[in-house]
Amino acid sequence: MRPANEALIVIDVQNDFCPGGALAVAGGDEIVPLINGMLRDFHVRVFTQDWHPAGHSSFASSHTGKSPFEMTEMPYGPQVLWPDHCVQGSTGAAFHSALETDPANMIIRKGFRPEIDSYSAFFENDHKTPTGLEGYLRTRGVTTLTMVGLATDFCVNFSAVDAANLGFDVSVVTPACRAIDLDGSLDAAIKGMKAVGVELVD
Ligand code: VGL
Ligand code: ZN
Repeated sequence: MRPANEALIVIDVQNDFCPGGALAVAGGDEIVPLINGMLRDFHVRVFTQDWHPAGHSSFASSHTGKSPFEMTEMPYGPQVLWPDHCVQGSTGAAFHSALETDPANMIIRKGFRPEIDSYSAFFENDHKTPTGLEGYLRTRGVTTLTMVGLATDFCVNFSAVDAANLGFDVSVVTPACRAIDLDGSLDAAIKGMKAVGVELVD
């Protein structure tokens, strides 16, 4: 068992990010047994859930003439446009059925504002609007985070970098993550995480 100041953060292990899902990440389902095995080692366990309203502004289908994986410019900066995914209440938004969700202390939903995407578990993509997770962790006395889940180069990366910048000690367990890897995004994510002191553990 890890000390009580350590939390496991399980990012977006949802059907739409697993094979057969709307934004499938190769091997996304393979990490589930590893995560189930890690859960019992931590007192503090937080799951995140990508949770978009239908017609969300991060969906290519909401922008005429745009296709999934193209870029657009949002008021808060450049944004990848995605296939419709993780629509609130859909099967795609549900956690993978083999993921043990009963041990979760808290489930934090993100990406629910129509006009802004939220990769990070801590801040939306404007890097300003908080999700509330920082307060939850600090009030529970957590200083050290282990992160796992999907996708390494988007939601795990943004969450890990924000957490490190907030002063948490952060490790990402790479065998319990899988990447989308769009135009070199995985290499960039690894460089970016290392640059802020995130430890990559295999
Ligand atoms: C994610 C793209 C869009 C993720 C979420 O969980 O990494 N990626 N929404
Ligand atoms: Zn999303």
